[in-house]
Amino acid sequence: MSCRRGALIVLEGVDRAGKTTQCQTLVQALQQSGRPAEIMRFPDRTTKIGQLINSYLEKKSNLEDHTVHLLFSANRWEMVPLMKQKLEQGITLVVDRYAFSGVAFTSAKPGFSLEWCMKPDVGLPKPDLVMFLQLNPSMAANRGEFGIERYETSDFQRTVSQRFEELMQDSSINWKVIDAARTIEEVHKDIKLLSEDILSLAENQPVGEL
Ligand code: T5A
Ligand code: NA
Repeated sequence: MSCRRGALIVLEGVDRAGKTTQCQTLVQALQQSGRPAEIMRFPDRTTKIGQLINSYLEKKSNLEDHTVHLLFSANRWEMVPLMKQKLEQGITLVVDRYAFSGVAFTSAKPGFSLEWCMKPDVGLPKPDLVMFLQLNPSMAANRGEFGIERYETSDFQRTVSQRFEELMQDSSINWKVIDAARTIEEVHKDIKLLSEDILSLAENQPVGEL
């Protein structure tokens, strides 16, 4: 077994930017080139906490706004032992949304500061690379109507975009902005190159903390 750790790679972006599509394509590409890689997604709706979140997102239940923010964060924390174990085993994790979604979505609600929203995630494993899939609202609209889940309105999504822009000012995070308005293949090519570059850098340094 290799003693080189895997990389922690996160994909973020507005709704319908293609995060899930690109996470799956990237994992396949890495595996095909002989690098162990697995997908992870947040929220992970399969755990007990994830089921509370799922019911909230599907509007089957209501939760107080601070409470649901802390549940989203707890849903990441509960996966940390597994994440660390996989990274140490040399498995690269390709993560569909992470703490940045958590902060961008809650801070888009009235009365929530970025600062407060970031606190529960302090200490989580720090991604080696965060790729932000950028797509303007009219392009996103071409990819189908909004669904019925909570947060799926264009006004709310516009505020979420602004919050992501603010988060991308943080130079302690390795942000890369990807133009997601191109074909799936074109977007994938960029994501694959950036990911391959980070693999060898990551294996020579310990996993950081948010
Ligand atoms: N949330 C999440 C919080 O409030 N706090 C948190 O801490 C976290 C982690 C769940 C919700 O929870 C919120 C954010 C969300 O509101 P989710 O389950 O990840 O989030 O959301 P989904 O609805 O599954 O995903 P998205 O709507 O964001 O879509 P994706 O993953 O960005 O896009 P994808 O890949 O599913 O593609 C969408 C469509 O576009 C097509 C695809 O085929 C698909 O039909 N497409 C393209 N079409 C043309 N050109 C391309 N390049 C395309 N790429 C994809
Ligand atoms: Na998705």
